[in-house]
Amino acid sequence: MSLSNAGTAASTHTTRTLIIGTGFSGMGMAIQLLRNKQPDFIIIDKAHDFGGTWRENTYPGCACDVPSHMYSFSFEPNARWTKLWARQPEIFEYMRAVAEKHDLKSYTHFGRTFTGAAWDDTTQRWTVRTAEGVSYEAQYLVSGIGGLHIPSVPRFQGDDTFRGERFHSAQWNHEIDLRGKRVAVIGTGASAIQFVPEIVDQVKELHLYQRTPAWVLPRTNVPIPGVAQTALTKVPLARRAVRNVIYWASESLALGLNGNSNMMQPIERLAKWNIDRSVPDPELRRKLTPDYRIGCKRILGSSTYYPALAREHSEVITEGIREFTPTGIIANDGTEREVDVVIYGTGFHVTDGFDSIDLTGRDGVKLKEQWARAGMETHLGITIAGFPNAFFLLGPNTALGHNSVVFMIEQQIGYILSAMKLADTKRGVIEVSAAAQREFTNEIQSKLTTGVWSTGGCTSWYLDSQGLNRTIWPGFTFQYWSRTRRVNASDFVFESITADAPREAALTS
Ligand code: N01
Repeated sequence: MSLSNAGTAASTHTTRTLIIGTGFSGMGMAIQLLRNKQPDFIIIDKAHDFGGTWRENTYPGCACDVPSHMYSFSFEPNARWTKLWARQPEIFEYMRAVAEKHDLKSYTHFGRTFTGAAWDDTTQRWTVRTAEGVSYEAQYLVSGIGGLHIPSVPRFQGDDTFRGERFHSAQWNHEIDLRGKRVAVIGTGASAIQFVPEIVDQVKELHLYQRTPAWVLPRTNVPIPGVAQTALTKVPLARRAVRNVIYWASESLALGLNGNSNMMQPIERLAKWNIDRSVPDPELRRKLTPDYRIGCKRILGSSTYYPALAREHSEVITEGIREFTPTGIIANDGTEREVDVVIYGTGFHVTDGFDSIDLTGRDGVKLKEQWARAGMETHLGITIAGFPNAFFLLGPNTALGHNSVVFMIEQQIGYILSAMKLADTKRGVIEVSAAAQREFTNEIQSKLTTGVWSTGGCTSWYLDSQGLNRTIWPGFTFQYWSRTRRVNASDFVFESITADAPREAALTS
């Protein structure tokens, strides 16, 4: 069903598949539904354009840290990437162009903020609610929400008394002119290392509050010359070869991340060299050198980050933040620095990202409570026992530290389509069995114990409050491809579709 009317407050729409989000996940799902001749779907998104995280993050220097020929849909290749690691405006434009090509706008209700969904055992449908009062009834629910969309802004004593400007990197305030300002940056993750070199020339003083240094490999973002772009346009085989080279080069890193720590040593030496060559001051070099194994946190790439910190007007503060004052920040050693602007490069709510979503499955069970009790357990990161006909793109333990998540999303979409087909064949509601979910969780958690994320001597946002890694897929992505190529019917229970049927009816394996 193609719907261009997003409805008015208090109206209800009915559809076969309701997709949440218009990032790579939601868009990819929608396009594949169209290709599989299942146009009865609606996408909802809180914003008014496509792009997900690539629409939201507009900070200076925002770019993909996976080469763009790999960080894009395999079925929508772009021979015209102008840089190896494209910047945000180019990725955003790519996504908008793909959406337009497939006329996704006709299927999308913008300005609809997902607040929760509940499974109704009687109607065997999901009821989806939005903040705007519009609701949806759907046979299938597909979450394309992603893991990095709720900015994490840590609270510090006195921060609300600060009279200057404060904003998070994912909510960059472009109204504020940083020229000549004293700027504090909190955090040294993937976002900060991209925007710090961009702003350093503008600001009067840069105070970088670092809790843990990151490992940063040298990286020069080479432009792809027009002639090469034309060649890639004319020779699709060459384009595929480029993608394959990037894929396999990235995959080789998984060997080291998953336990072969000897393999990480040369990479660590390269990152160390990146510091040494850019930072003459030994004290600053010491501050910037991590004491954990590379790969334990996300490996970053920049040849401009360290030189930015070595500048006269830059300072790296490692004492931690004690409190804010109306005019600045006091570090734990008592030193007060007056600043005009504070920028939080402090990341996102990841393992607690679902806490704000009210998802209710069978028998009124809330996902948040189920996960608080048993941990973020899923099957393949895609399905959850007790939540029939619901699918999660980039769910727990399917993010990567070494390759493109768009690859993972595409495998998940194929799997979801097969699962829907299987449910249709059986004329049933599909739900992963608790046993299959347990087995998968045990396997994943056991593999993760030998990975560098657990053994490398750091803490990271990959870990939940119990210290368990609920974020990363441990292994090669082709192993995930192999696991998701087919849907194993014995992993699921099927309930016959009978209007108003009690849920006990006809449970089959
Ligand atoms: O966030 P982060 P990010 N006091 O969580 C520090 C993706 N991404 O926005 O390490 C002081 O990595 C925290 O310190 P510590 C990518 O997946 C992709 O930079 O916890 N400091 C850390 O230094 C990435 O991994 C691209 O000790 C505090 C920083 O804030 C993810 O987004 C580009 C603090 C947060 O780093 C997140 O990256 C950009 C506190 N209370 C981002 N709390 C691509 O190119 C946190 N910190 C695809």
